[in-house]
Amino acid sequence: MKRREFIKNASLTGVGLAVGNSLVGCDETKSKPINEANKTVIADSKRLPLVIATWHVKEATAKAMEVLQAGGNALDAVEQGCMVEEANEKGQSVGKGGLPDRDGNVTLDACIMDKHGNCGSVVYLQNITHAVSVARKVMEETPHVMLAGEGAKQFAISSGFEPEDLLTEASKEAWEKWKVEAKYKPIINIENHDTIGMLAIDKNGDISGACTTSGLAYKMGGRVGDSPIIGSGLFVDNEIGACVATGLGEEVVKTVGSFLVVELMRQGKSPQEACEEAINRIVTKPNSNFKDFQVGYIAVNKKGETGSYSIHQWFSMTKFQDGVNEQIQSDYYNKS
Ligand code: SD4
Repeated sequence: MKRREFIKNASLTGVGLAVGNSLVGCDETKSKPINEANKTVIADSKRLPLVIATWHVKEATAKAMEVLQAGGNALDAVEQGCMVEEANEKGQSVGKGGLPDRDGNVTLDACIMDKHGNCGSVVYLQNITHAVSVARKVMEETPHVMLAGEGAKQFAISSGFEPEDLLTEASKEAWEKWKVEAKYKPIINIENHDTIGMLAIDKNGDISGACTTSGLAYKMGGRVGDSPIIGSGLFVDNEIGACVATGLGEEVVKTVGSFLVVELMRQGKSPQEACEEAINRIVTKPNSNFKDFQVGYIAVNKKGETGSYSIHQWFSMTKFQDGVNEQIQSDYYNKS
């Protein structure tokens, strides 16, 4: 059943009525954005479309821009942009060729969110390269937001995705080397991630986002990170802006990072200020061991302004705007 049909049916059975009643009962002024200016100022349409992504992924942003220039919407752009990295076997943090968990299984997390606030996600998905596309199907073709594990895989196969072995020779070799010492704690390589989070604004000024990853290398079996968790790894509010995260997912989840960034923008902060504040929330926690891990955020607001910030050096954002596809080094917190 299509999502729209499900909602229609739900309202006939009374679910919609309950939602309607609760809306009637609420104080309308309280649900308005604190800073109305942020809501109403739209990006200079001459500078649209715009794409940003985590890390150095120019081929992915180029693909997304191609979709946007051809008149595609932001949702198509972020999906197709992310698919480039998923198919890239050299990228060992995403899709095919992703590094496995400690038992040798490649498990993928991904999500996607559109201009209406609809979202879909898959967690612990195995044997399907294009996790972001499965997430989109969850959003568009099921009444759910999130599917996990075997259920997600069966849904993907029944939707026409071909199952395949995602563990490449290179990733298998790296895993076998890791097994020699098999350190319990996954080591975060703070300089060379390629988990991809992407945000786009199309010619109409509408925003969408997506995120896809194989998660931490050599994680425990069953581990799920921030990337498929709406509000943590990704959040889009088409009236305000969007944010996507990368790095140690556990720390992002604990602060609901991407939702936090969007809410800070709603209160009037620029994307840069909002990313900095969200990183501050992590590093200023009592007993934070932030020296041992990386987190990075990128964000865009409705005006088309962008920002990025991380805990440590070497996080970067790829940005494609005004015909320029460039890698921009992020400012960072830990300068000691
Ligand atoms: C996770 N946030 O699974 C992901 C990993 C990541 O670049 O972003 N790596 O925790």
